[in-house]
Amino acid sequence: MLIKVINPNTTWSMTATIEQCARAVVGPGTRVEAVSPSMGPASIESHYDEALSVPGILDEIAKGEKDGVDGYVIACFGDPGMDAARELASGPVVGIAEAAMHAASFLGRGFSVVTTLGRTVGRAQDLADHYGFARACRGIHACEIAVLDLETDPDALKIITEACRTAVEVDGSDAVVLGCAGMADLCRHISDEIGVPVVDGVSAATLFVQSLVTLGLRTSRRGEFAQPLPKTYTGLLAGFTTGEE
Ligand code: 5HY
Repeated sequence: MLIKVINPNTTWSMTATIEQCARAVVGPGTRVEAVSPSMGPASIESHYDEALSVPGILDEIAKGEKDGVDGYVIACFGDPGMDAARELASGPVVGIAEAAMHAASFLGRGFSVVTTLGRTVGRAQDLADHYGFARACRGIHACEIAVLDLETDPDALKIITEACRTAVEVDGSDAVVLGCAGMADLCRHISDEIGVPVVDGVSAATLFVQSLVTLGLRTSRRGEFAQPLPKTYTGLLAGFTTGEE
């Protein structure tokens, strides 16, 4: 099977890290290709960034449908464009926030989330509520490191590790979810340091997609996630016109 992992931001060095983490966990019969869209924000840290990342995501899904992709991961903790992507894709689409929260819920009574900037905490809380984890998600904490600084700040690992340790103590939680795809390669080190399970959404989402495809399961076409209606789009979005009107 072929799983396409879409990093919605356009920073290819981060896409390479994401691809490495996804490839590390799949089985021998699964190929993983990670991409950044040709258009979009360098990183996603606001509602504005997130909104402008969605056309690029949908463009990559459309390409994947032509290439016979079996399932998709949206590798951004805001799970941007998830519902639209599920309408467009024939195979399952899993976001890293939804996947990580589900995985963490199997590991104890409550989990904490440690994300990047404080301004994204509300979005993470909305997602936890939306996915049914209002009770299990004990707290959401920002380490105040910008997404792209994760790659360059020499103190990033130490800062994130201490934020995870504090989160577990303050929240009384049993596990931690890393709230950024750019943290994917840190989870094992942090878990060893703080002594609780630390979940990376990239690997969790990739394995959920692999499992769904193996089970022959895909997004239901009945009702809300039916294919998009034939529609004309104009201007910069002209290429997104669907079906014959
Ligand atoms: C992410 N932004 O996973 C999110 C993290 C965040 O560019 N990739 C990004 O801060 O919401």
